[in-house]
Amino acid sequence: MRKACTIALVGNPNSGKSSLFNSLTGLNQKVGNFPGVTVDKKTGTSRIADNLTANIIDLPGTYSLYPKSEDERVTYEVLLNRNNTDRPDLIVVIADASNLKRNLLFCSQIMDLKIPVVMALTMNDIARNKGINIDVEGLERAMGVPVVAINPRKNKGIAQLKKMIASVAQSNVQPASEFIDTVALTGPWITEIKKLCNVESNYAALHIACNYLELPHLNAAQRIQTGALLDQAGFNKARIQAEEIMQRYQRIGSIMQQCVVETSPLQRAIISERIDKTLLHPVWGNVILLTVLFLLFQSIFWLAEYPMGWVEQGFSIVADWLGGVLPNGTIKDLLINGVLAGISGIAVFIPQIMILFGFITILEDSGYMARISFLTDRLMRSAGLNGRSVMPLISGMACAVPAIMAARTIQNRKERLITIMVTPLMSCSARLPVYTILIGLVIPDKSLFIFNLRGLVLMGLYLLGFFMALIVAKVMSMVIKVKEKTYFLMELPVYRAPRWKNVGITMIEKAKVFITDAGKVIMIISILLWGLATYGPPNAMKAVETKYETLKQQHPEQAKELDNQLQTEKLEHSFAGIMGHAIEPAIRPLGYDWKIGIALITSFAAREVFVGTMATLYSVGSDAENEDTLRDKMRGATRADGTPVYTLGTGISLLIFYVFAMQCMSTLAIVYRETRSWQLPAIQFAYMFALAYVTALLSYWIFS
Ligand SMILES: Nc1nc2c(ncn2[C@@H]2O[C@H](COP(=O)(O)OP(=O)(O)OP(=O)(O)O)[C@@H](O)[C@H]2O)c(=O)[nH]1
Ligand SMILES: [Mg+2]
Repeated sequence: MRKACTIALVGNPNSGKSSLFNSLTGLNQKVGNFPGVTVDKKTGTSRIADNLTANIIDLPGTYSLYPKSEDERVTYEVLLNRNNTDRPDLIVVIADASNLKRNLLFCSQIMDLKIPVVMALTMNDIARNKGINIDVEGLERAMGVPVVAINPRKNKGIAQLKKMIASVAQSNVQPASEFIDTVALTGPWITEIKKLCNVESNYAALHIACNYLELPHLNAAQRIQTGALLDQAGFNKARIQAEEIMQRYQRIGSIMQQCVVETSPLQRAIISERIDKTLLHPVWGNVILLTVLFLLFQSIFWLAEYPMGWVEQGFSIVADWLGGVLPNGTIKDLLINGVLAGISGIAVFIPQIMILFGFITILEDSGYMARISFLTDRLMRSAGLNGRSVMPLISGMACAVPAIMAARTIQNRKERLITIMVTPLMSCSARLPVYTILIGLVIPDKSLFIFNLRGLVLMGLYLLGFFMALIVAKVMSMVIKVKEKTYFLMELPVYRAPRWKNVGITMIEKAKVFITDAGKVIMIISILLWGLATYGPPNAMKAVETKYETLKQQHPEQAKELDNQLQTEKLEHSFAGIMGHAIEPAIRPLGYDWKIGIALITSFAAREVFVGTMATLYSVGSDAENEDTLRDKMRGATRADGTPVYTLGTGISLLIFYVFAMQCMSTLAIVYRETRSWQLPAIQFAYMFALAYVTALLSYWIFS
């Protein structure tokens, strides 16, 4: 065997594949306590033995080798498409010991593909608590493949597993015999398909018989001949698949009898069920759910308050220091008012983003996220979705891109498309900075009973996005006519203590991604914007300067004030000012001025740019020694007639606009990739923009 081989990790959802992948590769692939965390394949390398390095592929979980959803199809492709670049030389089947019977079904299907297999038993601790004792050696003999008990969560048994993998890889042994007799199941014609399509096993040939029209590695001749052979044999796909599963379960049943002893479960095993009695209670369950969400939003304000202050102070110290050491001139202006202003405007929000992601990770890791799906299934159903849509919607609070990919686990195509279409209405972390700064400007810092009013408004915005998602979904489900039966099936995982290290890593990782991704865009846009806001058509700029020079000569006592006015007027006549004024007629009805107009344009690509833009615009427009924070500057902003820009009406109208508008290139790109259609992202962009405009208009009327 080659020195570098490819090893695929496969198994039922939530069985610990990604945890094992992380143990083997040292990477940080996302792990969570609900089925369907991994929806795409991910590769890493691992040193299995001194002379063996392997490419490890983590795959989405599947219940059986007959795929029902997009994520299962990814795994099916890797295992059955001969031309797939990731086709494994060896498969590690991860089997959940606490659900052995169902896990063995999938394992037995994999064995029959005639690729070398090692079986890794996870969740042995949970099985023991449930009173399940497994005779590992007996299981190994009965199944005819090597079996190793591991705990990837605690990094136990990994060395032994590696040893086993190395020995199987070196000897390249395949499972000794077929788990069920495929020829007896189908008839001798299956061997002809095997030869015709050049696959290793009769069982792979059966999969070709079932899916020959879709499998991309077959050529036209192979397809036609396969079709002819199947016609001749009178092949009935549904009957043979049912028969296959039955035969497998029959043999698995007797293996279970030989190798598994069930005693009475320990007290601990029933804990999950007890907790669920309360958490899934029709009344209390929902009360608790609302409380959890409520605490989340309050804590985003409470907990982040001090760290946000530190970040603000840190940046103002840096700006002061730079202001002192740099010589006056264009470079200094660019650095302080362009780059630094843009970056500090956004860096302030890192504590809030970290808290949000920390919370979501705890929900996922503990197993509560799956309960949220269960609790909201009825609500989802009334909107034409199903419980499975909740996971994408809730992950949408972090970021719509992975959330839209998570919709792959939804089997029903119509429900999946609608989920994709409405997920960006959920308020993502990029909106958080915009919300926070505007709420800080127009909502008073008061308490309502014991609750922070700003926290309540923030929660209101998130709820607004969520309910609008449901309404839009309902409308779409009435428009799109597809008759396909839908049901909600989801295994509820056992509760687990969140791994705090995982929570910490996720928070730091997300902060890093936020700084680098948003930072890059904001840096470029800030520099560009600084240029556009500093320079303008030479004649116009010159005219402004001459005007103020004469004014200053006439009224020398008002020099300082005139200087400020000069800055403002220059900004208005700059290129950025011209752009802002150009779109002003369209946005004036919403209560926005031209500076907000510029921010709307720049934040089209990514919402968080709004804050950076504001920071740059208000820095350029003021004199350089001004040390106020962005919020103070915005609070002091006035219109031509002297009234403040950020009134309640304007603030609310802007907030609502940001709740609904689709201002994210990455989301549009991922929708295109997931649906392979340009129309859908276009429709999505249009309907969200229309919604944003109309609702912002209405709220401006109402609140001013
Ligand atoms: N108690 C216990 N928990 C485990 C064990 N292995 C993994 N876990 C936990 O099981 C949960 C699921 O782990 P993942 O690695 O995300 O599972 P997966 O198979 O990749 O799941 P999908 O990607 O959804 O198919 C996580 O909460 C892990 O911490 C184990 O041996 N014992
Ligand atoms: Mg996974």
